[in-house]
Amino acid sequence: MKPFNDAPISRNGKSLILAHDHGLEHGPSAFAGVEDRLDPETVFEMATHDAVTAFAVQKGLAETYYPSYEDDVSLLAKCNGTSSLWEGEPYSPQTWSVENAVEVGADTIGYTVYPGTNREPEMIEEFRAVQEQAREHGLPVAMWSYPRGQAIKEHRSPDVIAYAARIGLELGADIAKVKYPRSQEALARAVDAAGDVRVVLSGGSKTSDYEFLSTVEAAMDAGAGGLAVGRNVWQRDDPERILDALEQVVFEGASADDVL
Ligand code: FBP
Repeated sequence: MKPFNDAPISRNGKSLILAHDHGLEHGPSAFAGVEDRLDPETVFEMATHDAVTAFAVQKGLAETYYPSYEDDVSLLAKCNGTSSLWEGEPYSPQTWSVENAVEVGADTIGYTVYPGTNREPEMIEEFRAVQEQAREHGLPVAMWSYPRGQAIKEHRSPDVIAYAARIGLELGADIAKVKYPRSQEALARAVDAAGDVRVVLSGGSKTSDYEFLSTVEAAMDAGAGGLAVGRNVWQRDDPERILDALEQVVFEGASADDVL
């Protein structure tokens, strides 16, 4: 049986994963206007909000800061990643062994796969090893399933996002994190394609409160199991306010209009 049901990554079958691996993926420019957040403790503090069911970080942040938060935060160990400093076919090398992540206190293992990249065969093989190691430790696996690369003409098309979600099921993930395919209907198709894998919405770049919460509302109505969000929370001036609102939309079925 999959370990998912017992994992401390969800509440009432829904997840709100706060992602904070952007220092690696996007670099310090992602902190423009919120430079205080360059101090990881400020974002670890956000992750203690009741709405957050897991906090996704890379090895370095986890090793240094997680010991002070292990009683209050569920750790999602993001075990691969890449900077935006290089060019070429998308690829995300492993940065953290599952064994070490478990020692640090990981409750969930996170891993990106770029379906469609010319390096897909390597990425699938690497995901296989990580997924099996996570299973040995009884941990759930969240796949960042992000189709991209030369072969992908439209990485948010309904077919491509449904395929991304399905790949999560085929490869043994418990959660598939996908980009919003621009319509509720298309996301519902992806949810169907994923079988019992929980499809969570990727947050994306910061938008207005209404646009962001309306998209989350649409995703939840389409059957999504929550979201994994970074910039739309930690880049905001008042992250607590948006987390309060998300708590109602994700876990209590509130609408964007209700909470704004
Ligand atoms: P956001 O909500 O800020 O988009 O974060 C989700 C995430 O998957 C992060 O974990 C990751 O750093 C980032 O998006 C990668 O996005 P991209 O590869 O599109 O730049």
